[in-house]
Amino acid sequence: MTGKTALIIGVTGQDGAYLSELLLSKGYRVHGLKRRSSSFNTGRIDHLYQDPYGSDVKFTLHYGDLTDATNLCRIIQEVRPDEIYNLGAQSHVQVSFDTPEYTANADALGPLRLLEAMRIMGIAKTCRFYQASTSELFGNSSSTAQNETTPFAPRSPYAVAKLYAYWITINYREAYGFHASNGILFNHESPLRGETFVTRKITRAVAAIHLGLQQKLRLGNLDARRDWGHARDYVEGMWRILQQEHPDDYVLATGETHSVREFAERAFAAVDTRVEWMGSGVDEVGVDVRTGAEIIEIDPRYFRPNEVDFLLGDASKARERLGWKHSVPFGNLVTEMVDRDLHNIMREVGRNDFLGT
Ligand code: NDP
Ligand code: GDR
Repeated sequence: MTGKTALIIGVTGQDGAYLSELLLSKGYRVHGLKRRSSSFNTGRIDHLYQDPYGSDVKFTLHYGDLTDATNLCRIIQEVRPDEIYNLGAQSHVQVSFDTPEYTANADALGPLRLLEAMRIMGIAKTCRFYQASTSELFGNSSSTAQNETTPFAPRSPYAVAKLYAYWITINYREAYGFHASNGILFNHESPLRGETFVTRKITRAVAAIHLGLQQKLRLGNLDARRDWGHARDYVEGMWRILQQEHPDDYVLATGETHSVREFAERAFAAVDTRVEWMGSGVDEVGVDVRTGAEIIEIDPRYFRPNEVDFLLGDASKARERLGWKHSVPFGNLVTEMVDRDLHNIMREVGRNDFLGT
């Protein structure tokens, strides 16, 4: 058991929840930064909550925001972390086209504020820093597998903001000797994935359609390809990156690419529904072969001003230096997400025939 203290920015998100679990299991004290919200935003980490008045508290939350530098300084001063994981971000690519300035503030200047806070608080030499970088940095720059040497060509305000964050992390490493590293992570999903990302949107819809509670799933570009892994594997990689003697930048990916269309087909197959595609372009539909019902429809609202067409990661460096490799195959990821959404929706609507309870 380590006895170390970690500060997780973005603790209420998908990765924040899995990373908190991982670090607590390793004996860390975990502090997390959560935003003030008018409704509860701690659903993914409620099971980790500990009475702050209890003895030997291992999990503590602090209010804060990446757009508020003074508050980041105060939290860092209070917590004196050994490791900071910056997972906080406006992380939705399409939303970044609608909120580009805010996205830049949180995703680009946020990490800068954290690095400066570390410098001001005098922990630059004692605290390690992880920046959540992304495969979106590559854009459409390569039609073959992307690794740490592939050129960047960001195609959204989100990716441009993350490009700044990537380079400022390296800049503080080189200028001030920070132990600061980037994890360039390809898409990773789970039952805790936000409901507006395409995988979770699909698995929730598949569950709801299967249960007769929804008729159609409306999607944008079916032919975009992504390298999808399981978030639990990827937070293990984040931790390994910070345990290296020297800071560096690493791609984490599965090395397999699948289209949105294929994800949808697999998800429906998990509830024994076979989809046949008919028509083309915006008129294309996915039909349930057994019933003839149109269960998938194209909605141009979900097309992006710029699309990233093809992502496929080469994680050889992480495999060789970190001993990291993904463990959950694509098919298992899809079925785990569908199964959990069937349970979730049954609970939400108060039906227990599927749950068997
Ligand atoms: P989520 O969107 O699930 O979580 C993002 C977290 O950031 C949430 O806790 C959110 O809080 C918090 N946050 C948002 N804005 C701010 C802000 N202004 N100040 C402080 N916190 C903020 O993302 P993931 O967990 O999926 O991803 C984690 C990180 O990894 C993100 O930076 C993302 O961009 C990056 N990434 C993700 C990949 C993926 O496939 N999941 C791949 C590559 C990179 P709240 O809950 O209140 O919204
Ligand atoms: P992405 O994830 O943009 O790769 O960013 P998302 O799941 O939003 O989109 C993946 C692909 O699916 C296409 N798509 C749709 N997307 C959404 N959200 N909704 C739809 O209805 C839909 N239909 C088709 C998209 O056009 C896209 O090509 C995620 C985020 O987690 C980022 O924070 C992270 O950096 C990258 O992954 C790696």
